[in-house]
Amino acid sequence: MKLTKLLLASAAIALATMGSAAQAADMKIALVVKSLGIGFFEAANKGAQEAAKELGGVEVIYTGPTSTTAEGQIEVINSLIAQGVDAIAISANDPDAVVPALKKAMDRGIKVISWDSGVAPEGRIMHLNPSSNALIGKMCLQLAANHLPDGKGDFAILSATTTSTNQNIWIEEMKKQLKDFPGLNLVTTVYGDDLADKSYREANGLLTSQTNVKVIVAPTTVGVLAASQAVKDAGKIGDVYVTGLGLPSEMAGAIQSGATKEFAIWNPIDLGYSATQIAYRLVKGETDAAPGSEIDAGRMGKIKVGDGGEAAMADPFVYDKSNIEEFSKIF
Ligand code: RAM
Repeated sequence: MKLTKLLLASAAIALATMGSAAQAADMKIALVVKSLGIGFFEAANKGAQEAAKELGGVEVIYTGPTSTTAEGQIEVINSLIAQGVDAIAISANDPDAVVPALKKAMDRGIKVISWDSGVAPEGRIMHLNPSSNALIGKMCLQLAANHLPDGKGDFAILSATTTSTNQNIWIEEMKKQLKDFPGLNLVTTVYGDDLADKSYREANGLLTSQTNVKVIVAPTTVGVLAASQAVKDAGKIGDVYVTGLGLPSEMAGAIQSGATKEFAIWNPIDLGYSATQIAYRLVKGETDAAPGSEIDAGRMGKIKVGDGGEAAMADPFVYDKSNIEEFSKIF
């Protein structure tokens, strides 16, 4: 009796394994990131893998170049076309440079969306913003003001690359909304290319050449971490603050050292999960993601596509010493 049960159980396991192996080939969704080795994208991949598991029969291919260039992404896209993936969900290093390669992908029937950092409309079906761009811009200014006495003083921006769609939009939003923060004065913007070492050097450059700057706002997880380290290493904690968009798991030390009092981010796991859900629905033909449509995104609910084929996921959240420990365990 026991033996029969055991045999039945192993047969069931074998069948299940075969089933999932056969299913794994059903749909391939490529999650193309700005660069490998960035914690934010690794967290997004967690969510993408979670969605794939939940949907079943989906393989998520997590890929990207080794540095944040459009050229590197074009090579990746071409190889994904050759592999015959079903969908590409990309966070772009440049809104325009990747368009011809992505158009080629779409001509071959591959469903292309952008997420996080957008692609120009002609190169994708839709774009998933993490949140409202205006809100992200406002939040960055609010965080800067919160680090200054009476919200007054000079600040500088440490961004990613000069062509990065998302950072450029957020910087534009910050500039537009500066009028609502009369105490803030933007001195300069520098670019660390989402490379830890370049971001560190650029932050250091600000510390030595712009001694009036009291806050560095980095709307990039790589930049905000590097700048916090630079401030600490320069012995300027309490004199210059860093804030912006960061990962709690990477920024716990910066909160502890006092290099930052608070920073923000949306949930990157949810973002990767949502992008994968959308790509899946497109491949299945359950949606065309046209403006006005609502896309089923599993546990994230329905995502509404607005003007220009753009959607927004959820509001960013602020992290400080009261909650950093809890969230640093998650992403
Ligand atoms: C970096 C990347 C990413 C951005 C976050 C905030 O990880 O530039 O595109 O959304 O920062």
